Amino acid sequence: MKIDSVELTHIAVRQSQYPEPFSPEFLLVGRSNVGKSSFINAIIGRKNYARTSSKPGKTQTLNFYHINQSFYLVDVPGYGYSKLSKDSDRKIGMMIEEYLKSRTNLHHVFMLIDYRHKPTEDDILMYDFLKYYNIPITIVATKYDKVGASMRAKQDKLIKDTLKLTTLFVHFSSTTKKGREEIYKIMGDSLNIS
Ligand SMILES: Nc1nc2c(ncn2[C@@H]2O[C@H](COP(=O)(O)OP(=O)(O)OP(=O)(O)O)[C@@H](O)[C@H]2O)c(=O)[nH]1
Ligand SMILES: [Mg+2]
Repeated sequence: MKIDSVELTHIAVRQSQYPEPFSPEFLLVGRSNVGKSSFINAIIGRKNYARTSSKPGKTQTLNFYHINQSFYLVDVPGYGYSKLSKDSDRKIGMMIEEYLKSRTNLHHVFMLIDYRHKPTEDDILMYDFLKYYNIPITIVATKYDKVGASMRAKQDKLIKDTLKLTTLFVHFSSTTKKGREEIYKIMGDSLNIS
């Protein structure tokens, strides 16, 4: 897959603000600070087009990135950021749920988890929640560059066991771009293009 153009076209907090549902969409979900916005930048090959921050809670809206004028990557706020009130976490949950419930053109979900840590209770809840909607899901383990070679087998098992994964997951690093080709392949297959 080649990325020829990118445009942030819609910023939404409710359904009436989404684009018309005519282009396929890929949704990014995951804990705050896991690297969703960085993942988008790595995929589109731009440095800070999707705004990132070392402080959790950077993305607060659903951001629709139109790629090659043919499909969307949708960045969302992260969950499980303890400094935000429970109320705010609930609002984010409802925003994501409203999207999942209504989005007929959603093709695939990339659920990002941090390769360095055991998936949290929130990760497990989110994964179970997504499975309920029967949408194809790929688990992407971010910050791969931060885990030394001697720790990888242990982290692989921890992630697989905690989420009870039956499928493979993608090792990803926005820093080194590891895993990017695998993501392009998954997107291309989903869109039926190469
Ligand atoms: N080393 C390394 N750092 C990363 C990677 N991905 C993201 N980061 C860093 O992690 C921090 C958070 O990244 P973001 O992309 O803003 O995370 P996010 O999931 O969009 O966060 P919210 O918008 O708050 O939900 C930033 O400081 C990034 O530079 C990675 O693959 N490797
Ligand atoms: Mg973000």
